[in-house]
Amino acid sequence: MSEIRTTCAYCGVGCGIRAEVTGPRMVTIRGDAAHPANFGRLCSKGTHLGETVGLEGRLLHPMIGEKRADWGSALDLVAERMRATIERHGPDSVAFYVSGQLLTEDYYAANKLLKGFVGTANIDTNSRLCMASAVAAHNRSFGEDLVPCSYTDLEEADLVLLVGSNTAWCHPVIWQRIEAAREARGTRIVVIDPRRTETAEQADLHIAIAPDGDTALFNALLHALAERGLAQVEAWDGLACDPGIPAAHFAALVDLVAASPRMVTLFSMGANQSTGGTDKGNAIINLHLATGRIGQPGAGPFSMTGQPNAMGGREVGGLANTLACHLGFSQDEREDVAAFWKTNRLCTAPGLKAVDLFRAIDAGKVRFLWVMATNPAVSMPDAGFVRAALAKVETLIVSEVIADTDTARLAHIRLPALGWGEKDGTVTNSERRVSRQRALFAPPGEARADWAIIADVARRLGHGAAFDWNCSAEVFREYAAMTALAARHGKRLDLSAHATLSDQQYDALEPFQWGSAQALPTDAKIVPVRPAQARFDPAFPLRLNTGRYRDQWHTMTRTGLSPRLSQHRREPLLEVHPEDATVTGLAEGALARVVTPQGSAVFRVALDPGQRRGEIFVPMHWTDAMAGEGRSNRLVAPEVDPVSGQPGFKNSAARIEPVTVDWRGFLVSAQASRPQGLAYWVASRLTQGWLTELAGQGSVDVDALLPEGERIEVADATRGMRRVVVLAPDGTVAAALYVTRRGTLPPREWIATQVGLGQAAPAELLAARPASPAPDPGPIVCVCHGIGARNIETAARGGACTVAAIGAATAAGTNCGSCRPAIARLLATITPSSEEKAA
Ligand SMILES: Nc1nc2c(c(=O)[nH]1)N[C@H]1C(S)=C(S)[C@@H](COP(=O)(O)OP(=O)(O)OC[C@H]3O[C@@H](n4cnc5c(=O)[nH]c(N)nc54)[C@H](O)[C@@H]3O)O[C@H]1N2
Ligand SMILES: Nc1nc2c(c(=O)[nH]1)N[C@H]1C(S)=C(S)[C@@H](COP(=O)(O)OP(=O)(O)OC[C@H]3O[C@@H](n4cnc5c(=O)[nH]c(N)nc54)[C@H](O)[C@@H]3O)O[C@H]1N2
Ligand code: SF4
Ligand SMILES: [Mo]
Repeated sequence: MSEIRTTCAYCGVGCGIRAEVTGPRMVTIRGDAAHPANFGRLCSKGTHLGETVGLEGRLLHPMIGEKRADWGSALDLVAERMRATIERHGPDSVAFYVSGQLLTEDYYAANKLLKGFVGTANIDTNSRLCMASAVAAHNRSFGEDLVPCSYTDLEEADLVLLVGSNTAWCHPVIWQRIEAAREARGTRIVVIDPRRTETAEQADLHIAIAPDGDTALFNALLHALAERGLAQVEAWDGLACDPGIPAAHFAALVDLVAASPRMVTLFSMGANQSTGGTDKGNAIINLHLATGRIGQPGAGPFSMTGQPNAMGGREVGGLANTLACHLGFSQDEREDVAAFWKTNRLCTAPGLKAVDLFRAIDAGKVRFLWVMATNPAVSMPDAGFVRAALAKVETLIVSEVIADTDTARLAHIRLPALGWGEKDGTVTNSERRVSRQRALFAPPGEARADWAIIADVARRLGHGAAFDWNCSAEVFREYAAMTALAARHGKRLDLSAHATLSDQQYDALEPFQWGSAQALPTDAKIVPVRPAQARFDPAFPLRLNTGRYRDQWHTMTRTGLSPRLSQHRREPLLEVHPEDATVTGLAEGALARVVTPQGSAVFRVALDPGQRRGEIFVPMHWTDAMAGEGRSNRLVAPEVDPVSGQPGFKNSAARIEPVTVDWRGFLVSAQASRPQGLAYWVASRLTQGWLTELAGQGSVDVDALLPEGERIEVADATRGMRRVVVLAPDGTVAAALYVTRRGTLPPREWIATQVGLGQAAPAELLAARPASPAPDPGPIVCVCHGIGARNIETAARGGACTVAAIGAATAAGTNCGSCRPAIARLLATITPSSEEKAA
């Protein structure tokens, strides 16, 4: 079997992969040693991509309502609804909401149809929730959305500042490159994050900044450097401000920065997802401009993209406030674009940004919405409001790979799209490197490429000539040719050299970067910005922060299907400082409700001294498909940055309260279960079947929870314990339920391996352990090798006191390396740290 070179499905690092198809919907994944993003490395998500390419849950046929339809009728209906809406209510009553998980070719087609031929700029992307503030900051400083850095800068820097970035979890291969550079040349690492993340734990200095304190900190830093004669800047009101952090930390930071002209500031969601996100971006860029730390190797402000093609979407014009190819809405730019597309219907003004778009839907102004490759019912702030808007829009089209997402459930028409491993085209990563994604499998069912679906609708609307592509190479060539317009307007974006690739050359295209490695804009300028004002509402005294887990991707439609990835965190945790928990009467493992003016959600409590007092953190990932009330965006306020329109996902006013339950339990079952009416449930994937954590009030409705079959059960009324095993007709275990009113529940690990297998005797299952138990590995730390915390503790007691020694003794951390920070954290709790020894 030959290897196919492609690009990872997930984050904006854009790692190259060598994929070997080993059977129907089966693939072996390796890092591509020749790809300049990763040189062979892959993190846990990339490594386990093979577990997510099965057809479980896939949308394989067009659906009109709950009825299967053929492509012809589905697309006729899409076009007919679109045309009728435009005729009755004008072009602005139509909108697309798209995604950084589309390929550049898909994105280009969607943008061209809406902006060029429908004549509205109401196409926005989930990058609004992600990158919009960085884009706005680039535009204000550089006059173009230009990232002036490359990954090699991280290796040539003496100091790397990570601002609002949990790099070890969210851009793990970048983190590994930084770590390797530290090993090789002693790079210093500073993490600026309110939480003590695994990234922060590995840093030389962790600055536990107050939420949204970044602009004050960077202004103060710039001022301090200017005072030392290291920065050229004309002072403005608000530059010399209180840094907002302990004086000793500030002094240490100033010294480090002063001593390190080769410095990269890498920033992501802690900077962008803020009502002052654009100012944060500019505060960071200002520091680099005023100190000359930009446009040369090892220096620059580096905004990391989140999704695999967030950058490509920015280039083609996926955001409602750009036209295409980095061009804006001036007369000149519009004329050039209209001429290139040969259209007389080009839109004339920017369209609605995501949060405003859903408000316009609610207000009945937008009546036709087409959602592609994103799950806004989960990922938008104030998602309760967004759901209500989606439920009432006249026409909702959803292009998806998964049949049943929280958004797809609300759609009138669902269109099956090709997913990773089937689609074919290009993506641009954080360092402006364009790479090919290549198909590994034949299209499943009737799934089709997103660009081809869009082109078919365009044809039905009478724009066939402009969408007359036969393959993705044709779309790419057209887009590449169009970027010459950007160059004509003084922009750096220019792919026009690739406009003449043959189909074969496109197929064989090697990763290439546009713009020079440290593309410094000639007319960059400092943008004076002022610190944000903190607000306080006594009814909601806590600050709610949200973000990501290492092994889950967004709304879990794909990573949630991977048994290995599910092991890292099976439930959404409410991380809270122990003292805040005590005040509220919450203990480790209890359930708590987080309440904000927007709504409420329920999480498992995890006490964490790495959380600042008064601040709590929950993950963004869980949906109604995976949990009862675990959606963080029921909580998040829809307040946006005034410049970029990006929501402030990281700082909502909130309070917490205990959730009292009468019983707790868990269910392992071959089939997924979505129980009704419980105080709490969360499902996660096992190798065979599902593990569902449960809690409720009153009595346990065993019949509602369990499948049909022969039941064997034990109960202990004094302890309120009940255990039920259900056997399938073939004798295998169909389900096992463990409930307690007062006691503790047995460990899940062994029980979780018994569904569907039939080796375990029911008596063993009722006892919750095998007759001859193997040593319990404890919670799994290394998902690649299945090594648990107990295994690591044993190795540590046996003398393995470094991450490398643990690797040698147990193999933990030796494959993808994503768990190495977690191993370091465990080691720190077992062996005394050097600080403690010194003290
Ligand atoms: N495992 C995993 N990796 C991913 C993704 C995923 O879903 N899962 N998604 C991808 C995408 S689309 C994105 S956008 C990236 C996001 O990558 P990151 O930005 O690294 O991820 P987040 O966890 O959203 O937020 C980062 C940190 O910002 C901190 N923060 C919150 N408020 C502030 C503040 O006011 N100031 C500062 N300085 N920090 C603050 C949070 O505590 C958090 O630790 O990850 C990409 N990679
Ligand atoms: N509370 C909170 N909310 C957040 C954030 C946060 O930090 N905190 N971060 C925000 C950020 S940065 C982001 S990027 C968003 C992400 O939020 P979403 O974009 O909503 O998240 P995903 O789960 O990645 O949704 C992508 C969907 O596209 C489908 N899909 C995958 N590939 C394809 C394809 O090729 N074609 C089609 N048609 N469909 C496909 C997947 O099955 C999935 O349902 O969430 C935002 N929301
Ligand atoms: S860092 Fe991980 S998730 Fe991101 S592209 Fe590389 S392998 Fe994929
Ligand atoms: Mo993102």
